Amino acid sequence: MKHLLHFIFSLIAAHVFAASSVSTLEIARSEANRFFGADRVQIEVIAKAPVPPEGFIVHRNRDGWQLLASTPVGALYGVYDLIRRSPRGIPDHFSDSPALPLRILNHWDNLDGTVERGYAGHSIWKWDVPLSETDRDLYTRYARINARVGINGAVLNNVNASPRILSEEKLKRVAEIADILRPYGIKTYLSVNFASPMALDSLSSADPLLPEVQQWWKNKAAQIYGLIPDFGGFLVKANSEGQPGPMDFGRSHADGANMLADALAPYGGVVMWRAFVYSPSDNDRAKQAYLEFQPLDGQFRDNVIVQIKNGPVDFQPREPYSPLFGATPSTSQMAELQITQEYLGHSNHLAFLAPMWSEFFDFVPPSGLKGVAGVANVGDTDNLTGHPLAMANWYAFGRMAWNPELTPDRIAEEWIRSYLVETSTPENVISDLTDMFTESHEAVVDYMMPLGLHHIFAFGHHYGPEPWCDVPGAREDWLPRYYHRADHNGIGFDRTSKGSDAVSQYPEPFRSTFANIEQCPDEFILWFHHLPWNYKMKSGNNLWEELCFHYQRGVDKVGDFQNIWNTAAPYLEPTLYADVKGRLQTQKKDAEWWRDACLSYFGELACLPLPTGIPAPKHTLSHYKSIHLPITNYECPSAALLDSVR
Ligand code: GCW
Repeated sequence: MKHLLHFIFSLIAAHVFAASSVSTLEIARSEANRFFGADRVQIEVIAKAPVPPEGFIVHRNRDGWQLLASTPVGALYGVYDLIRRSPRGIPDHFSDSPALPLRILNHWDNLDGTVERGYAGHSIWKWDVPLSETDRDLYTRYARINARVGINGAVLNNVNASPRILSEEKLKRVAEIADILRPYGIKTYLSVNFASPMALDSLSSADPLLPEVQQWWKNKAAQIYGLIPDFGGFLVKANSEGQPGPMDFGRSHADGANMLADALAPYGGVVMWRAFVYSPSDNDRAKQAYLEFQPLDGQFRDNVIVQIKNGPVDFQPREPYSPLFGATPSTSQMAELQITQEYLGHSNHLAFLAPMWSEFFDFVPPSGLKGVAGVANVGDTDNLTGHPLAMANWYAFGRMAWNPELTPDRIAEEWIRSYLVETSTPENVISDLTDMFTESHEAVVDYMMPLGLHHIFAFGHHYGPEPWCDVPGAREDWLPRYYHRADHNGIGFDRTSKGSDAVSQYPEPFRSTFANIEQCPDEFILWFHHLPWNYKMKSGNNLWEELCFHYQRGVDKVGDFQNIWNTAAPYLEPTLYADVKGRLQTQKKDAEWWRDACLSYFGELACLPLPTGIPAPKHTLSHYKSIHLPITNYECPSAALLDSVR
């Protein structure tokens, strides 16, 4: 390594940068100087250096470190890596580069400032007023947070996209934002509404095979690239949950995606076409994405990437991986993860998500993916994420998008040391906090939906339990009973060949593992099997008892987290300490609410008593059924509101 570096440095003495890249390098230099002292990190960017485009090589020398990259953004990432490593000691030589080329945040931000499933205030993007210095500073802060973990793209608006995002006025604003993000290595993308030609310019159709529609998109692409030369491309939610799409005109997803891809291709743009679809007619929603997309393999243009949610249903606290991954070898794929906690207690609950994503990557090799998108948890509150510790999820998303093999405890520890505690914090406190982070997702699964249960949330806003939920006229597959299928005989969704046969969409060995009740992991058992209440589990408990113990375990864990947090108090910033302490109290009460409500409801069906050690529910089932939170789909309920109802 050392020799290689010297060889490269001696070969190429000087290098000239394009004007647009100078500022990235300036940022890299100023970050390095600020953190390590003037000129301690010697940065060289050599276009021909044998370093991957966003990668870097670092080598310790007499005066500090020598950092080599082939692009300015590689240098910037190298500086941030040096900074990140410093609390644990920086090795003499190291190099790194991202595993996935696209590492993108998906904002579900609306033009009116609301954020769908956003629990951290309003959108940070301003659309209707001139940008102030404060806005620009915020965007720079946002860009820097992303760059520090290698996130290199941002889709600014909601996949439920307003056509107006493509109006000239809004595009000019997009260009202003793109100018601020660019020096930090972040490309800007937009979600587009498939019917935009009809909505914006009164075309009579958005049929992707009509020449005038194709021309409309070509003109639009030319306009966008005139304003934003490095625009990343489009994200599209089509023919899903009421959004328009090519199927409205009798065309396929491939027809629609390819038309947009052709418009973007001359400029190097990509189309990220979402596979989040589920027709109301199918007998199992979990099969739908595969059924619609697998047969289209090979029909998409090279610059189309099918964006698939990690699980086959919808960002549930735990899902098996979506069988669509790997099922379209001739089509590019990317994964969509959800950083915002739509189904994980919004910004009231601590749920560190790296373990969930790590579990996903255990099933889906990153080598088969073009990228990974994360639905952002960012809003305009002071700490940007609502729950102060939810910043660790934004961080973890970036770190895992860069390297999906990083372990959750390593990521948690990095974040804790860099952003949470004082440098004097004893190792045992750091270690307890790390455990708290890494165990928190499983705790949430335990007190909400253990053993493969899913989608038993309150209707609409998805906060709190409602396994009994019934909304007259609602689609069956929007109601919890569709998913838990509990009655006096048992509980769970039979997805074996005797049921919906969703298992057959999985390749071996997963197909057999999931289908075979003896082999199916406990955490997915009720996802794939319908079982009698007295079914004997691997632990020796019957299913009912096992369910009760999981709910209780989740509640107990939150109690442990409260203790860990209190012990860490002397090493934490007091306001942050108090904020999280309050949220943990809410989380504990919510966990008890989930346990009591779900066990009351399922217990009534099972006709079985609570096992020893499980406390009697605080209220009657009818009380739990009467709870309705008056909140929208972009709001986190306050502690006071929750205390007044549960
Ligand atoms: O998770 C569901 C959400 C919707 C969301 C949709 C999607 C943006 O409840 O709010 O819409 O998925 O991913 O398109």
